[in-house]
Amino acid sequence: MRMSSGPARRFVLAGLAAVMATGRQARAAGLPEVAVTKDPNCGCCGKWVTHLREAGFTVTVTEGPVDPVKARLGVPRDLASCHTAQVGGYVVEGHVPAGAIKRLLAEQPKATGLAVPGMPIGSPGMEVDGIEPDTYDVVLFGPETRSVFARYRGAELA
Ligand SMILES: [Cu+2]
Repeated sequence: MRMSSGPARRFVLAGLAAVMATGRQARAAGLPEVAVTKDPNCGCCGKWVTHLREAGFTVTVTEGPVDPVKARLGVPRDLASCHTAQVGGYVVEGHVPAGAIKRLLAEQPKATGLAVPGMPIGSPGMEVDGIEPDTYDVVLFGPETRSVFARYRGAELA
């Protein structure tokens, strides 16, 4: 017991240091926090949160009904997906790749936010083993405007 406590403790401390370093990197990169609202039973939503964290974002998750949040934040019905997020004054609807969010934050276009309508197969959090990823648009939307911000195939730019 005594002999193993030393190395075990070092391992835990190394883990803590790694977590703290990751936090510092996220702040150094100037990434604002992402606030996600999702249904507690939504598995793909949780996988998308993991995708964002792996990309360096700090993410807070609120579990509850998503439709009132979409309505309040101005997500058009036909652009709706499963989860809804807010980051840096923008709305992010659905399985938007982290790279597109970073570009949004860097470019600061005049818009409500980004949406990936529906749930395309292969988008971050929607990977399905053995099924070819879809090609899909990341839509930049405002109250009266829409444009294709990026086109992806799976997790990669198409
Ligand atoms: Cu989903």
